[in-house]
Amino acid sequence: MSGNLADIGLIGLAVMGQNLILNMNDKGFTVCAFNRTTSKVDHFLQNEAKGTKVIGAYSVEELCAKLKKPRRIILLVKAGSAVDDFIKALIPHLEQGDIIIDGGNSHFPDSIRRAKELEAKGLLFVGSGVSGGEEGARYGPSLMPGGSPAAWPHIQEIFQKTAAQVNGEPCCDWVGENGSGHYVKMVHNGIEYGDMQLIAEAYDILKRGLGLEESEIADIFARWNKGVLDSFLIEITANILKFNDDDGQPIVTKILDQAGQKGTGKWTAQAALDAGMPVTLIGEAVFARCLSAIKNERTRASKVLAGPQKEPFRGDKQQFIDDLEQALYASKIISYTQGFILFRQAAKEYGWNLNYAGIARMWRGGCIIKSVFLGDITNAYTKNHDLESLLFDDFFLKAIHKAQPGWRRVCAQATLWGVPIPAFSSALSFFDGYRSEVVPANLLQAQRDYFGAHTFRVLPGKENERLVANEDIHINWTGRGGTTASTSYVV
Ligand SMILES: *[C@@H]1O[C@H](CO)[C@@H](O)[C@H](O)[C@H]1NC(C)=O
Ligand SMILES: *[C@@H]1O[C@H](CO)[C@@H](O)[C@H](O)[C@H]1NC(C)=O
Ligand SMILES: CC(=O)N[C@H]1CO[C@H](CO)[C@@H](O)[C@@H]1O
Repeated sequence: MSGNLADIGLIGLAVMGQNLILNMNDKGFTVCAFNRTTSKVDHFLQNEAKGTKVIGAYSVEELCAKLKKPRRIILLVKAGSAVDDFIKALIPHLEQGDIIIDGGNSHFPDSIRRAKELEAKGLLFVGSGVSGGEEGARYGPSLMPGGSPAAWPHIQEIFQKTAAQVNGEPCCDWVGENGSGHYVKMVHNGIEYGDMQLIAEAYDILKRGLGLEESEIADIFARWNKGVLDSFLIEITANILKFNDDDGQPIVTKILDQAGQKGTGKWTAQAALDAGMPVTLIGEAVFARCLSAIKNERTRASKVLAGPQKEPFRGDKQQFIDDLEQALYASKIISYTQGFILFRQAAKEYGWNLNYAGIARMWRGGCIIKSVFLGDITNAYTKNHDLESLLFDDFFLKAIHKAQPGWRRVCAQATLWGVPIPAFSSALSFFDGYRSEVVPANLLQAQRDYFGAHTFRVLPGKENERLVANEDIHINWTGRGGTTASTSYVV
């Protein structure tokens, strides 16, 4: 019997699940498939999985009986209560050291909780980001597993062979403890929102600003795809812009300009607010979708709110297009810088040992944000795991300095044209704030103290001798109004 035991079990036979099973089968692993609707199991074995080594199970108990130990079971079911229900159903049939892997789109706090609950029972939990959609699942996804560290040696081979490969390296590595795999997947999706928004703004600038046609813009994106912006999203954008309807019009011009969202970008923005970290570009990308959604209101506003007088562009068009490429590159550097700043804070807050170089390596292939650029991020964190910020890495420092003049010209020109650039401009503002030793928060502190006696501290230094550094100070700003109490030193 033991010869027939499967290497891994998978629950949930929607297309993602089926494709992941077939992928693992191709890589030489025996998979046992289960779906609550057991007719799905028969259908799968008799159709898509026909002629493979895949075996089936018709109950959770049978599934567990058919697995090598420690048992490895992937759940690919709807995020939420379905995951908890299956975990509960599995537990009585599992033994110490068995591993439950949630490959769904779970929110990371759930994964933190599940890891704790299962570890308390002597079981191991892995929450794994799986990216790349149905195609990725079938031929090589980006896999981002995190959870009980003891699980990794038992799933490493299957995961790394099943994942996409770039230059012989798997797009899968161990992320960190408990909820970190799903956290990294969440931020991946947020970054995807940001990358997409930047590309959309570049398109808008070329179309409404420079007045180019879709076919010309497609050529520009195709050219960019051979340089520093080389990535899946730039590539598909060129293809999309070239795609014409039967009447010869670009199909993209016929698509309703209202973007949907499933919420993972929003989760990233919320996580950033919770962590108090300035992940501005992803936030703007989420809000840009919100603005797109209020189409009726925008339509009304477009009739009454005037913009600047449209002036024809008098500069060098090719220079401007090159500037735009640099603006996109610089903004992207900022977006990833912000994403990794968020990781550092999350690592502190949740106690994770995050594998920063590994995270960038996992995103290099198999997923929507895959790009050559991620190889440079991998290099930066391989050289220095403790890098405070990508902008302190020599490669990115040079790159952003080189991009800066063009980036500023693009933001200035788009602003004069009245073409909205929430992502480009928030990236530039972040850069200018980040490189400022002094920001005007001194005035904010004064205002807070004036109206609310919130107190402030002073800069260290001679000129402040009369005021004491490291002490909370309150000033009687008005010389009026009695007794606004403050427990601190009153000047
Ligand atoms: C998550 O993992 C980290 C690192 O092991 C640990 O410090 C933290 O307590 C864990 N969280 C929970 C809720 O168990
Ligand atoms: C602020 O100054 C005025 C005028 O000197 C004084 O009457 C008042 O008590 C002061 N308030 C506080 C909170 O010190
Ligand atoms: C829980 C479970 O296994 N459900 C899946 C069974 O298969 C269908 C698709 O065929 C999925 O939609 C279910 O999620």
